[in-house]
Amino acid sequence: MKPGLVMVLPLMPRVMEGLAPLFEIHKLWEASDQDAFLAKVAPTTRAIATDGTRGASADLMRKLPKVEIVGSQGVGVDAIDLAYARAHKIVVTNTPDVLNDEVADTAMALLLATVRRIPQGDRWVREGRWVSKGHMPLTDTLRNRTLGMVGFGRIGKVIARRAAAFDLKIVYHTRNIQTDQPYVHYPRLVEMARDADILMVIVPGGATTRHMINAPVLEALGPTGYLINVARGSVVDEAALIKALQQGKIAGAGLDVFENEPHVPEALIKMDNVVLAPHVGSATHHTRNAMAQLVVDNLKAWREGRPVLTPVK
Ligand code: A2R
Repeated sequence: MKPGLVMVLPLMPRVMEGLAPLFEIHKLWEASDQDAFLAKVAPTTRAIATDGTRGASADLMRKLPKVEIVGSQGVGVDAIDLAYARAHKIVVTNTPDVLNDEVADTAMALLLATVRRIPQGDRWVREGRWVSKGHMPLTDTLRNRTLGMVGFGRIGKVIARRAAAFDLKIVYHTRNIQTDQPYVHYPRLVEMARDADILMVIVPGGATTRHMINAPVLEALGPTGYLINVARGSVVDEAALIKALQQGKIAGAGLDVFENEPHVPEALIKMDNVVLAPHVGSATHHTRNAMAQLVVDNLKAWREGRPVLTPVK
């Protein structure tokens, strides 16, 4: 008999097809009474499949006491209760690296769109202002600018590679200095914000990074500075960001992630110097398929008694 797997949300067809021969898939999102559903499948369920946004709470894992593995699609694991998983010897896998290039492309696209006001130009054309008002106003530039990387891990380094091709000066803030890197390290974020023209946020979500982009950091970034966030909404104090934008304390922001997705504060929607994206960092067919395949490969390895490919440590 195949072991049971609770799937938290509908994942890519590739996950469904890859897991169907290995597990009895129980679709949690289809259950009208989720508690009753979980109680019914708990005796045979040994795996959970989820994604970085929905994750797996301690409550969910507690209701499935025979679970031995959580396979998550996405690199961020802030929505998975890792402490609970560790304490109960539940293996957690994610999908790092296969999305680095895609998220880095999104980061650069958002950076360029924000500083060069690409969506605003699109609106200028569509709304007939080119005809009625003439050329749109000139924009800021990337020339002679310093990019402050907030986080310099797998994805951060790939963003920096792209940014270097744009001749941006790169500096970074992390907790640990990386001595093999040629870039200046700032142990204090607020000091990097003071020296940088653009902050690019690419740290994991969770308690240790919550609201690290706060009012003092934005104040230090200053009235000509830009904030780009492709990490997690929780990293930025959204209320402080809105205030800073309203008061002209920073020049603009490009945001792919928000504190309460999919709800974006009306204040941000109304601002012309903010470029918004609906959490699409890795959202291409190519990369989502690669991530889906890695979810399958991890769960398959576990099922066959082999070491999983990308465990979260
Ligand atoms: O602090 P370090 O030396 O561990 O460097 C990591 C940095 N980081 C932090 N920097 C400052 N303050 C913190 N509290 C803090 N926590 C972590 O973020 C490292 O340079 C970087 C994370 O790199 P990776 O673990 O390689 O993550 P990856 O694959 O680049 O993805 C980053 C995040 C994901 O967790 C998703 O939430 C998002 O991007 O898509």
